Amino acid sequence: MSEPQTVDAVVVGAGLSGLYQLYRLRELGLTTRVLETAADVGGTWYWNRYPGARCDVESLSYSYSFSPELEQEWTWTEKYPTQPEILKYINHVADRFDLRRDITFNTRVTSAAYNEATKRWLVITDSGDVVDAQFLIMATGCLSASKTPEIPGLERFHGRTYHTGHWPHEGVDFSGQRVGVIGTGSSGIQSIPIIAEQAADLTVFQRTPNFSMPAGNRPLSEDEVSEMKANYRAWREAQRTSGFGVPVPAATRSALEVPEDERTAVYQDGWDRGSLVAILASYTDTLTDKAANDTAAEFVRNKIRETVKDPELAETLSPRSFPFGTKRPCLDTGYYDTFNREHVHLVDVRKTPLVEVTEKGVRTSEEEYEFDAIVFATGFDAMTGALTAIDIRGKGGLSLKEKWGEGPRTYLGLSIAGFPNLFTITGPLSPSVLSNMIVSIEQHVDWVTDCIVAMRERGIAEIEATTEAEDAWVEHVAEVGAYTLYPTADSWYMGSNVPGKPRVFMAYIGGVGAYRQRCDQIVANDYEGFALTPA
Ligand code: NA7
Repeated sequence: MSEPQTVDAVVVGAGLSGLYQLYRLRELGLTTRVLETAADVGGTWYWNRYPGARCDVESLSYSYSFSPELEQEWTWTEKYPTQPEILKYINHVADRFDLRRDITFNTRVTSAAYNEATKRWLVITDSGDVVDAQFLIMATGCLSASKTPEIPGLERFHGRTYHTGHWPHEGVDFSGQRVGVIGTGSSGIQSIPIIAEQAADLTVFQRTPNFSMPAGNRPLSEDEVSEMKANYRAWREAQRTSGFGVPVPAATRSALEVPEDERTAVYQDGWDRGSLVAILASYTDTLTDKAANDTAAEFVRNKIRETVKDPELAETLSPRSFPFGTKRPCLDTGYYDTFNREHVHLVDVRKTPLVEVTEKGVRTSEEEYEFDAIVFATGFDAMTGALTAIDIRGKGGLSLKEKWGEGPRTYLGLSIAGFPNLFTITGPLSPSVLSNMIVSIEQHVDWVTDCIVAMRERGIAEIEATTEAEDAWVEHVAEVGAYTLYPTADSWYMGSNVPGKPRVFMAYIGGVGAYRQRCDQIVANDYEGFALTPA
């Protein structure tokens, strides 16, 4: 092990969160070391290079707001940005603000321990680096710990295997191949139509059908771009006070109080515009009342029936086991239509479960399928996975993994009792994955930065969430969640996709705007719910 490097702050992760946090800390004159597993910047957008990967928030909203100059000089080309374009943007930001010189790449943080005497963190990496820092800021992302399914025999397969979250950088050409895709979440739904274009034969293994709607992707016109550039300030403000970080008119009526034809026209409008949020937020009760939700769910199921020619296949592709929106709905380009193609097959693994991977392919309870390549689009150990993968020890050697044994416990999704001077950007129990991520990232980074400024000005050495404040926040998040339909679904929001993971609704659905107000109020109340220890 090398001699410790001493800095003011360690930031773990060089994605959108880590880069902005570095930028803000550097502005304050703090010495900062960013530690990143990948060979370059980008985080989620560095790894998820599968064919068709796109963000489901529109380009003009999915960008940083902190630099008006950056806003003006960068020009998005399509309505929904592709992964390569987002990664190009992130690289541009890293270069423009000269961020790389404080980032150590190809380095995974393995452990971090808090020293109560010095009130500092000791961070250790897999390259043997040791960094001693007052602040430890986890910018590790919510969908970054990928998950390969627990099907026996994986190592036996003679063909190639891929995970959508770790796609080879040189790309993959499936031309002429027999391909199996396991998983029909966003990654599966975005990549399946493109893989189908190339493959000689494609079999999709579906455990749970998902709601998806056409992204309606298209080039952005010069007028759209310049209009947004002229109005960025007002738009950003509207994002910050909105429910999901995407401004939409506030709903005023229940879905059940409007005539069916009017409701259908509203859903159709959202559908035509490729706007998930427009459908989710059209009515006050879509996410809280099952009957109201059914109207949106049935609208989408009707679209599936209209698109997929074989009625039985359409039924298998139609989600029924969870309310619309309670698992992340997807935006696609030609997904349902792909199943009209002769060489594309669907296997319902609820009816015929996956038994094992064999030398030749995949065996279900009914038959063996032979493949040249298998694609795992099987998702992530979301929200907590990247944090618990690191051996993080707080006061008294308390292990974060053990503390979260029954589900994540945080104060505001930002701070954890027993783990002073540690912050989690878009951590569990904050709006994070239920919002436009960049809006939530900037809010957390700004809050943390202001907190560090306040500590320095007041001579505070240590900040820690109190157990009482944390307990109350955990209860509040669960209470607000229970008011909605989210906890009724088996989703990664609930941890249900990872065997053995406690079933807890891990995000805050109180709304981005309301959440921000609460965080600001806590500061105004002299960091209510935190214990501040002078140097
Ligand atoms: P998701 O949304 O978690 O999707 C993973 C898919 O893989 C989903 O259909 C799962 O079925 C399926 N899956 C997972 N494990 C298995 C096993 N063991 N057998 C069969 N099928 C399995 O991940 P994505 O990468 O698509 O998207 C993640 C988020 O990124 C997305 O929500 C957007 O926000 C962007 P299940 O539904 O669990 O039954």
